[in-house]
Amino acid sequence: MIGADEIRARFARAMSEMYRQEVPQYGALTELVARVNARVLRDDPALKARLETTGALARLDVERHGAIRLGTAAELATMRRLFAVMGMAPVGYYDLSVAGIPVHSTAFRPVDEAALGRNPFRVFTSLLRLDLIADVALRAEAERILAARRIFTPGVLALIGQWEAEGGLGDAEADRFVREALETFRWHREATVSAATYRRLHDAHRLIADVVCFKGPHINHLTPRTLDIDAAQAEMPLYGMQAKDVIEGPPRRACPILLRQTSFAALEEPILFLGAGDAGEDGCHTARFGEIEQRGMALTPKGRALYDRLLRVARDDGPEDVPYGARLERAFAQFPDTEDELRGQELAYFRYDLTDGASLPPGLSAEAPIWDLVRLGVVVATPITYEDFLPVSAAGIFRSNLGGLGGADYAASADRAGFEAALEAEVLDECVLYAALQERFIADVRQRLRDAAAA
Ligand code: OOG
Ligand code: NI
Repeated sequence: MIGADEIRARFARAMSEMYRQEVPQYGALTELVARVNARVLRDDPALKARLETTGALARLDVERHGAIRLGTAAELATMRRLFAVMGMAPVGYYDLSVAGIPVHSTAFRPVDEAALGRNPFRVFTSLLRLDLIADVALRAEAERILAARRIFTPGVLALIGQWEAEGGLGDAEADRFVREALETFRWHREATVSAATYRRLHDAHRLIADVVCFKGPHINHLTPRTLDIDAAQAEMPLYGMQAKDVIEGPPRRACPILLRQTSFAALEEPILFLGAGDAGEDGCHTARFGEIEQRGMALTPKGRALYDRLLRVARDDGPEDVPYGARLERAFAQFPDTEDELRGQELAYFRYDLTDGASLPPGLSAEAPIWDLVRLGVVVATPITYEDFLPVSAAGIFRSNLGGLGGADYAASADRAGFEAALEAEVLDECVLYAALQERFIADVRQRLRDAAAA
């Protein structure tokens, strides 16, 4: 039997190869990121050593996230079953309607430490919310078109069923699963509708046309992880890429938090609409783009609340003539930027490891406050990496790649229950996962200290 981690690793590799064929700029982007990362690791041996201990270095070169947009509840439920075969579970609920984008989303990703270390492949998965479309006739038309499409191959459906019944796949079946599953994410030059239908849906919202008019949910970007997003962003023009002018997320910091992302504009790609008779009608569509990300530490609910507040301050309070980057820097001056402060104020999650060769000083027990164990050098604390996404950033990425978008104004309404009903499962709470991981690290070091004391 081939384990879920291995199937995910094979799938991520196959996806990367397919996307490289489909979008040559993706190849250039991964080269740029690899060069920047090699330079950072060469210039910062302390960072390199830390990435080695936490296992982040081993996964860095294969680390990718992608994104897809689905049209129906049934597609989402089956997608959940497909990702389960690869050990990926839905984590987090993201409501993007507040930002004028008629979708809500989750991230499918591995959840436990070992699985993330093996291959942290994640897919930001959105479900179109036709309930937010006011035009009843247009909504009905979109529903009719979506109801008729089949985005999964019969082969992959059979293999998902087999995996669910038997709890695994053999070697050849795993390869076949990867091949068949990949079909769902492929780009199709042929639209499933006429140019006139596309235009109508496009005029209601570009995103609706992107979801409704094609055979399947083409993967729209595949993002490598960089260790220095400012350097990578600065070099993008050398590779002929036009980056958007702001990096989404927090500003550059001594102690990176959460997630920073930037993207280059969507490609305009030729497509073929259904035409009268045999002849199709030529047209074009923009959906796919490039993106890079830099990951920092996961924040506790308290840290996250502070992040959200300062982001609002940067956006709303700054004088108009001060550029956004400067406003962001100024607002985030209030966010502590040393690991001791971040840990002391419980703003971020940490992992704990025994210091090499350390033992308990006399008079201190294994149950001593973790803070004391760190202060006395028995235990070393390292931030836990943020493995998720940020709704405001995601909205910014969506918006910049839908050509500005503006105008759309929905009665903002999160519908987590509706999303989970479509998913036929609950989404996991990312903070619960990080807190449990931190607790496990603490329990482990205490156990090791007790064992050492007893020996
Ligand atoms: C997804 C955009 C969100 C991210 O990294 O925040 C995203 C999409 O455009 O479908 O990928
Ligand atoms: Ni992305």
